[in-house]
Order: sequence, then structure tokens, then C-alpha cells
Amino acid sequence: MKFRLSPVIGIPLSILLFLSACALFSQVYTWLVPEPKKAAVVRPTAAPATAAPAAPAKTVAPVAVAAIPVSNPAAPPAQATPSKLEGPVIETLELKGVDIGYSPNNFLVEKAGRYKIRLINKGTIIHDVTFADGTQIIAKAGETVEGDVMVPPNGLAFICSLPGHKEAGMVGAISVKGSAAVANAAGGSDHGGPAPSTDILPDPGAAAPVLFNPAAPKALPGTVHDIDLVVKEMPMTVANGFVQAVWTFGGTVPGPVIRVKVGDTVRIHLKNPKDSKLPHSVDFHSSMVAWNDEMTSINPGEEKLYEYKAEFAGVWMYHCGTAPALHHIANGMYGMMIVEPKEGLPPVDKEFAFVQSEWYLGPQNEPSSLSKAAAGAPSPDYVVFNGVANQYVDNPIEIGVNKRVRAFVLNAGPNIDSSFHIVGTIFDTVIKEGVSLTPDNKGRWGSQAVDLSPAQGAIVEFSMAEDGLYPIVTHAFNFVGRGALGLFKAGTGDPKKK
Ligand SMILES: [Cu+2]
Repeated sequence: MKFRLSPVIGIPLSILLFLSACALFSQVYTWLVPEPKKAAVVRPTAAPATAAPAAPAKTVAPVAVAAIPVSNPAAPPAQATPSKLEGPVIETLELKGVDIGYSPNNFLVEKAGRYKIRLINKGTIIHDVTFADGTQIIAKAGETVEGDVMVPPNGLAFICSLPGHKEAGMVGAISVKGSAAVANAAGGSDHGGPAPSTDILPDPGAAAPVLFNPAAPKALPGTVHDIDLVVKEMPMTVANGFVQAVWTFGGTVPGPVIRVKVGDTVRIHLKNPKDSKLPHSVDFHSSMVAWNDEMTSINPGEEKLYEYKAEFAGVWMYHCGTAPALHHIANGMYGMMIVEPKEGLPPVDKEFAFVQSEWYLGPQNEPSSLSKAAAGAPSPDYVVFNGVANQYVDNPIEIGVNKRVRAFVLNAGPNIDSSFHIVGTIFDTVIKEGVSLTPDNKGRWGSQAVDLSPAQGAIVEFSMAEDGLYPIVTHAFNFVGRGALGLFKAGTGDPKKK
């Protein structure tokens, strides 16, 4: 006879066990995680709280917090005493705190000495800058706080001491010219997240990233389209401070969004300029052609025609397929093609296109790392929308309140699944790989996230119910801190201001 607890005893017992486990875990967590530094080490010289925009009630993006604290050599020692302030302030170093990260998070200074740190908290929750010597500058949401710190000749690392913030990527460092760069607690991007790669340091002299226009283009007029697709091998800033020698279609990553209708004839003129280093090719998923016909590679100085009829509607990937195709995709050679039904799509107020993809950083100014991209359990340094980490956090996409928005979404990979989600809204319309959810469905079913494996695409439609910020994420949240974050700004962006 099997022993079974009756539900009357079993359910309360399960709850009790669960609560005990939680209590034990929180106790263990408390033992392992030191209390954040107290005011004793706080040394702000002036605390001019700026006229802060009212913080939205919601946090911008909840970040998964590592449950198990990691040991961190850059964290301030428990008994750290801030170095005695000496000499005049050499320079003011300004950084923004966001949820969750610093921007910028790496500084390169001319010499050791006294520096003023200005922390501008642009986030919706409290953040601090806690240096390895114990100096701490704390700013509540919307505040700007300054404090002085002594930077020793070998530099100084810093973290945000709030529980979980360091693990989520709030780490940084001040390095002094001529000495080795200070490895911060976890590397980290401007908006936090795990290290891009400990062997690749950000380049403070890197060009600012070029914003990729997220607006979806209109369908090309006519029914026969001659489209030049010119390969360009070029440097690109893929995240603040990180430049890669990327390979592109048309000089952008992703390549241009191409939009046609079912029944149209597509004539792609692929051109590989003389000054390219490599052969390249293109593979349109919206086509039905033999792999060893249209998709063959062309050498530098050659061009070829890739002609087909677009027979199926969808959000399709195109990409370079030249060996090793993994490297050509990982290094930027992909784009989105939208094929609308013959009769077109119903009108909406705004249309956007988002291509999710991964960067596996190679050394600065070199192509991305094939060996990192080829790992069986790939761990991209950045996961991005439209080629650049966090670009729509830095440049929120403005839309109206209660306006109908359509987003074309493609996961270019090459390796990681996407769970495309927009915080604060529901997709009432989804067309994913030919399967559709419509707003007038019986039962009023809705959708919260669209799962896209590499090379899958979808159309999602939604609207924002009130003024405010609506983060765009992949709900695989380990990648949100690695650049897969953007913002829609509906109306004023502030729920309190209509
Ligand atoms: Cu290629």
C-alpha cells in the first residue's frame, strides 16, 4: 500500500516546508551577503538634489538577481577606510546610474589623485557608487550627488552596494593611464550585465554607436523590385566602448529591412566590392531556390543576381551563408524581409522592426569571435535589438497613448532563442511563422511573449494604455542586462503627466 498524506494534512505541510525553505535560504543569504556600507564611509561633498522627474511607480526592468553571491575581489573590504583626501580635484567624473547599470562604467584618467565623482541617478530606485577603498556616494532616484575619492596609481574599482545590483552588472572602474586597466567586478556594459569578456576592455575612445532607425519601411512600390545589396566590411561600435570589424549588407547591422508583397518579383543584386577581404553570399528565407544556385558565394569584385518570387507572407530572415556561415551571421550579415499578404496589412498608427541578435566579442577592431559563437552552450557578450546594445534605452522610441502599434520581430540569432516581450502591454495580434492570433478571437485570448528560435519571425500588435515607459525585452532575462533592452515612451513618458 502506498503511503499518502491526505490533502488536509499534505497541503498545509507542503506550504510549511516551502516557507521553512524560504526562511532558511534568506538566512543563508544574509550570512553570505554583507550588509551594504553604512553612512560612516559616505563622503559626498555636495548633494544638490536636482529637480528630478517623478519616478514612475514601476521599476523599468526587473533584473534577475543571482541567488548565490559571487566572491568579488573588487568589492570593498568590510573594514575599508576611505583614503585621506589630498590635493586639488583633478577632474570631475560623471556617471549615470540606471536600472540596472552605470553609464559610462569605465573611466581612463591621466593620473592618480583626487577626483570628484558626480552620480546622476536616472533610475527609479536608489543606487550608489561604492569604491574599493570604501568611499561611497549614494543617490536616490532622480538625485544627483557628488563626492570626492582618491584614485591610487593602480586605479580603483567600484560597484553598487545594493543587494543584487553588483551581480546584475552595476560595476565599473577608474583606470590610470600607463598602468594596467583595472578589471571591474564583472566587466560589464554601460547598462550593466555580465562581462563582455574579461580579456577585452572597453575603449573610451570608441566612436559613439550609430542609432538604427527602428521605424519599419513601407512596402516597395510596384511588383518587380530591383534591389542593390552591397556588402561592406567596416568597423562598428556594437556597444558603448566596443568596436568590431563587422561584415554587413549595406553598411548597417542588421542590413536594410526590405518589404514587399506576396506575388512580387524580387531581384537582389548582391555586390561584393573589390576592397572586401572575403567572399560573401546571401540566403533569403522568403525564397524557394536551390542552395547551390542563388546562394553561392561571390568573391571581392564580383556581383550576382538572386531572383525569385515572394510566394509566402511572413517576417523572414536573410543572411550570408558563406562558410563558416556561423561567423558571417555572428559578425553582422543578416537582415529582415517583410512579405505582406497581397492585399497588404491593415493600417496602424506606427510600425517598427526589431531584429534580435547576439555579439560574441572579438578583440577591439577585429571581427567577432567565432570560437565563442561556436560554443555548445554559447554565452553572448551582448544580445541586442537592431545591432547595438541598449540603443533604445539611450534613445527611447516615442509613440502615442492608445495608438495601435505593429512590430515586426525577427530573431537572427545565430544561437539564442528570443522571448520577445514588452513590459506593460499585451499583444492582441500575433502572426508567428504563419500561425495567427487575432483580436476578435472567441474567448479573447491574448499573448504576453513571442518565442522565436533563431531565424523565426513574427508580427505583434499592441497599444499603450497610459503615458509612461514600456521596456522592450527578451524575457530570457539573463540577456536583458547584456543589451537586450529598449524603451517605448508613450505620450509624455510620465504616468503622472498626461
Ligand atoms: Cu558573408
